[in-house]
Amino acid sequence: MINSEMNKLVETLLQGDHAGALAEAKRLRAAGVAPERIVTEGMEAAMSRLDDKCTVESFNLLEIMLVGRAVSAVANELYPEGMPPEQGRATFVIATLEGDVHDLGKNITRMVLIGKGYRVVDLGKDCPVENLVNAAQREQADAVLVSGLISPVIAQVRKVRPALAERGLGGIKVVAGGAALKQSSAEALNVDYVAETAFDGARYLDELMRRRHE
Ligand code: B12
Repeated sequence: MINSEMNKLVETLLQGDHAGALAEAKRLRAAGVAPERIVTEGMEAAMSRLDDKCTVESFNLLEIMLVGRAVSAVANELYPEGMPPEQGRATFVIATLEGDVHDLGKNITRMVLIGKGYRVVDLGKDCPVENLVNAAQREQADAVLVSGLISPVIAQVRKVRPALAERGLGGIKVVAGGAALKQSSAEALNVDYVAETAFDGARYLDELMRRRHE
């Protein structure tokens, strides 16, 4: 029953029907389905079916934007923003780096972390490494998070750790995620951890913060 309900969510998302997708997501929540499953089996599944529409040969911007809007609406429903961060929780700075305009995965990650009570400073997409490092310093970040969906952005990701070290911030952990980055190792990307999903990243950060406070 849940599977066919999840299919309905995937279909409404793929139709860019954001009111329909919202209604399906609310129905799934009411039936007790965890937000984590709705993201991975619903939202991510819908977006991966868009793969072939995002190639240079057949690029349908309007269609993809409509689906993106529906995905964002469901993400906002699952992880409403504005929840006050718990006292004493860590601060993370997150961005999609310069040259990459994909931000849906970054936004989901931000919302998952806010939902856990962390403070998240979001620098948006197409963000120069220098801005990211400035923000890490200004906000006294406990970790820096980068999202990357296109392969050319890997060169930017590799610059983050040296740029932090230059400011004496070499101790700050760098976590990467997103379709283009999760195909590489932490070593190849010059980061501390490569997350498979937003939830995997959140678990890594939970563990990191837990150890720091021991
Ligand atoms: C939607 C989309 C777009 C939208 C983006 C809208 C938006 N606001 O983000 C638009 C239409 C703008 C777009 C544009 C382009 N796109 Co596009 N796009 C996609 C598509 C279909 C889905 C991406 C997506 O949002 N996935 C859903 C999210 C939720 O998944 P996710 O990002 O992986 O995030 C999850 C986890 O990875 C994790 N996560 C993500 N980031 C982070 C960060 C951290 C720290 C952590 C812990 C976790 C984490 O959290 C999420 C939940 O678990 C993909 C295909 C695909 N299957 O990935 C192509 C894809 C990424 N695009 C691609 C391309 C080529 C382009 C264009 C160059 C196309 C063109 N001809 O111009 C342009 C890029 C322009 C640029 N300079 O960036 C290629 C990239 C190939 C490559 N490896 O380089 C892909 C793979 C399509 C393909 N098969 O060719 N695209």
